[in-house]
Amino acid sequence: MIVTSPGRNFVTLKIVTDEGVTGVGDATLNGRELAVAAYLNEHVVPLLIGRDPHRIEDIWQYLYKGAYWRRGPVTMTAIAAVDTALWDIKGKVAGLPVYQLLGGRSREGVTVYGHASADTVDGVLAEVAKYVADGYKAVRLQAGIPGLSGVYGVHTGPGVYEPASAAVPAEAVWSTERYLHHVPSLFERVRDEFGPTLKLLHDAHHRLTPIEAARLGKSLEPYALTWLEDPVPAELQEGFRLIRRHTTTPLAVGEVFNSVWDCQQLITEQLVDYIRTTVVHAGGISALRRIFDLAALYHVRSGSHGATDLSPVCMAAALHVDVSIPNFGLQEYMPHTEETDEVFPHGYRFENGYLHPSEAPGLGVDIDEELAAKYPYRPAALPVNRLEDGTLHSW
Ligand code: CS2
Ligand code: MG
Repeated sequence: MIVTSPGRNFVTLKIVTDEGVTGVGDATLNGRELAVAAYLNEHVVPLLIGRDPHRIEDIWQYLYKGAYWRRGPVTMTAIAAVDTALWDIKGKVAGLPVYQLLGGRSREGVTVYGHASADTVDGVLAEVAKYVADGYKAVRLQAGIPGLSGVYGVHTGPGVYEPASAAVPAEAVWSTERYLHHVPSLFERVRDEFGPTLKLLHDAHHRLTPIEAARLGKSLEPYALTWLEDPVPAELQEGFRLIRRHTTTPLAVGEVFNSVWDCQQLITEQLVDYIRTTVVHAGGISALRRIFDLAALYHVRSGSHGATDLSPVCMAAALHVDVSIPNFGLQEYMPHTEETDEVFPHGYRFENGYLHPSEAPGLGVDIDEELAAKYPYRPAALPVNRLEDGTLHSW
């Protein structure tokens, strides 16, 4: 179990077999890192000693059903780390990249999307131009909202976007009215400037009610988004029926989900178009494949989360799943800091809008434990949001 903080906190599980074969798994849960580390140290690692590392499915079932208290982000992130590390080991022993064990390639590369964000629309346009020049085929747009400061997803400082900034959650102020009024103008300008074919996405980050999301989706229809993400908090899966009744703007949900049960209704009622579940938070490669296989039956494609708080270990594993499943949609890609990439040497590479998984046996990623030790953990929590009248609101 390695907790390190090269620019932000990461938790990594490393499993070593009797024959000395190592496997790694991402166990990072942004703002709750030590909860997962404790769960692994206290309730998982002691149970793994002496088990056959090739029994990936049996160990998954043992940790899931044997926990009694099933599901939840902490438990499923811990199980995910074990599952991912065991797939890494199996690939190394087989001498194959993990995607070959998942059925082989279904595509030449994994289409990723970048993140154009700025306080002003002009600033976003300048960012989009950079991504297009770098070969990206898809770009997420997030802009400042006139009258508000510190809006989600708007990165203003140097370095990479890191919302978890302080031990005590920072407090942001939100106004849905100001937001709904402003966002369409952002997309109108980008479409005018960059034309109709660039894939454009937007993240509403769980902040609307279904009818507000319906209004936003409708107002964005002229700009043909690839997806509108997290329009509403998703505990009420049936709430998406109301959005679907009013707009054809595609919906992408799921980065906060940790099991298929969180999205079963969304998928089987085709209430979403992309499911954003991840290797690290939805139970690992074994569980993620099940979710994507269910999604494939209902025309739902993958769109896995890939922010900087998912480590290069998760990204490496995600690419093996992304390149092999039949219903791949898009992969989020927020490049990590240089020091993070040094702590997590990896073989995946970006080229002309695609990420390519490593061809090395296993996942093609590792952790440099000596270097990791130079970056001690520091408490960092995600912000909270309040409306202008002080009401606590989804961040
Ligand atoms: C966002 C994330 O990338 C996304 O789509 O929703 O930045 C999210 O806010 C963070 O991963 C939370 O830790
Ligand atoms: Mg998101």
